[in-house]
Amino acid sequence: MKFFLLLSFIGFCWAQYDPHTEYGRTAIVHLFEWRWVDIAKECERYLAPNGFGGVQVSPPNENIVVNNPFRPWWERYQPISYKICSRSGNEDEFKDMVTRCNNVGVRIYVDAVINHMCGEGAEAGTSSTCGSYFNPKNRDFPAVPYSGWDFNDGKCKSGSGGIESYNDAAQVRDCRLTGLLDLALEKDYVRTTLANYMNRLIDMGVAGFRLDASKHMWPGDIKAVLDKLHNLNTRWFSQGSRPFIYQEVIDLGGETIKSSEYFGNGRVTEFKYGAKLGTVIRKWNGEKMAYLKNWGEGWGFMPSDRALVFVDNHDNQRGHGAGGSSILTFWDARLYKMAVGFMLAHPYGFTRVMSSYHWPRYFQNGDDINNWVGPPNDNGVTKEVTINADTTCGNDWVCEHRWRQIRNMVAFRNVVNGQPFSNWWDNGSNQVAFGRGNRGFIVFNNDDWSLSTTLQTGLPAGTYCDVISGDKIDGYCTGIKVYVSDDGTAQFSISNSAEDPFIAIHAESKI
Ligand code: AAO
Repeated sequence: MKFFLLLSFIGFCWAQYDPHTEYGRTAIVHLFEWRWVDIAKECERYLAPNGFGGVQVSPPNENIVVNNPFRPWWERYQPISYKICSRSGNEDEFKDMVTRCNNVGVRIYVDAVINHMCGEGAEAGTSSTCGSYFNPKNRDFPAVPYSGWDFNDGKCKSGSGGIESYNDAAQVRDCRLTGLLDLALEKDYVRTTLANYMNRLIDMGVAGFRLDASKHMWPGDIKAVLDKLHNLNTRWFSQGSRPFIYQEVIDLGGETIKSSEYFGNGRVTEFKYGAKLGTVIRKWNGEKMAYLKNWGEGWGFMPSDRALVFVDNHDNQRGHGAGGSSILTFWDARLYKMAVGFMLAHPYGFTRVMSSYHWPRYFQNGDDINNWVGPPNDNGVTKEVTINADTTCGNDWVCEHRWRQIRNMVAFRNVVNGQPFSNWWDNGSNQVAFGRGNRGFIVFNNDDWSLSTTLQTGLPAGTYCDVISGDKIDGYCTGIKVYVSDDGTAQFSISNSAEDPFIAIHAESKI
């Protein structure tokens, strides 16, 4: 029995489900479209000191350059080769980032686009981020190299060669996703080529991968690629560590392909999480926060130890992908902070925080016609992430991860790591509270009236600093103070018009 437990422990710690974050670091951040030089600095100056576990970076490989519309963010999801050469920087800059982030205990996870190459309709030429030649019509990508043999054209059974029905699993896997040339992952040459690319990154010190468009690859083909991957670099990781894997599969229910088909390969993105949480916090469809009492598997989500969760991602924050209009983003800052706060306080899943840039959002007939707009740039050259005196970001970078409420909830999650979900309370409506053992407690008021009540926090007696309204600095609290009595109870008052109608306290915010 003991031996078995030991084995399963090792199995977890070294396996593809483990993010390999430093001990006690429990959340990662997607620094969408950031340059490598800025990420390296951010690891050192902000992420490590604030307890962030890692960074999901945008695809680092060479991609097509799209000029119409001008340099959309989504051009990076159209690979041309596996040279490390993109708007975020070159290979030296990438390596320097990985080294510097790892040296301060912050991991790098690469967004790996391995399902496809560029769109079939693109013109042949050298309009690519490193100037490599390609000819989509002939399926010719000499910089890899790939040729006609390496694509699924023969295998796809739809009339158009594209995915026509999401209820035909073979089509979803073998046909083109929005025209993107579909790689034949059943071929050993393709599998080896992809694994070589990923192994170069692993050898540089990358800790794992987001596998883009995993729904569009057969689970067995993904496994064949993963089986070829190296163990992580022992300069930073223990011997035998397997790369962390999280697969992008959009499963909101109702389609033939299920998230569970991918559990054997690694974790899977739980898209129901953000869609449902947005609906609850917006109070749509009669939803209320009181219903969050059994949040997690109780809501029909995948097992917690397989889930990668997030409130919004780079697609659904701008109407791409799935989730719909309920998704909360920085554009709805007040509700968004509550949603991210709830996610980070709740034990379910492995959490990813989104960090975005502003774009000129403009709705026409319900669609944001500017949802293609790329990162802040000068003539296509991505702008630096500058830091303002108040620690927020300049140059149109939103940096949600630097918002006090979000940054402090990342710390909360670290402090309560491993503690059970406890002391749930609700008023039957949108006032709820819960704790994490004797390490942390959080209270929300999303009703249209004030909250004023005494609650069991589970915390030791003392004065605690609310990390939502302020910070504990040199033993002094700049925000609301909460007094926990000897019996663990405390009085909470939250106005429905508070700037942030929630309060969070934890073992390390005690003063
Ligand atoms: C661009 C252009 C295209 C052009 C193409 C080729 O926009 O017009 O044809 O180039 O030239 C991103 C952009 C794309 C862009 C692409 C390449 O989002 O617009 O195309 O780069 O530059 C599906 C996939 C999912 C994918 C998502 C966007 O399953 O994997 O579409 N996400 C990833 C990335 C994403 C990237 C790619 C993949 C491609 O995160 O950034 O695309 O590398 C249903 C399905 C989902 C499906 C959605 C959207 O969702 O379930 O699997 O996602 O449809 O097509 C309800 C349902 C829900 C349904 C939803 C939407 O909510 O419950 O299941 O409605 O219908």
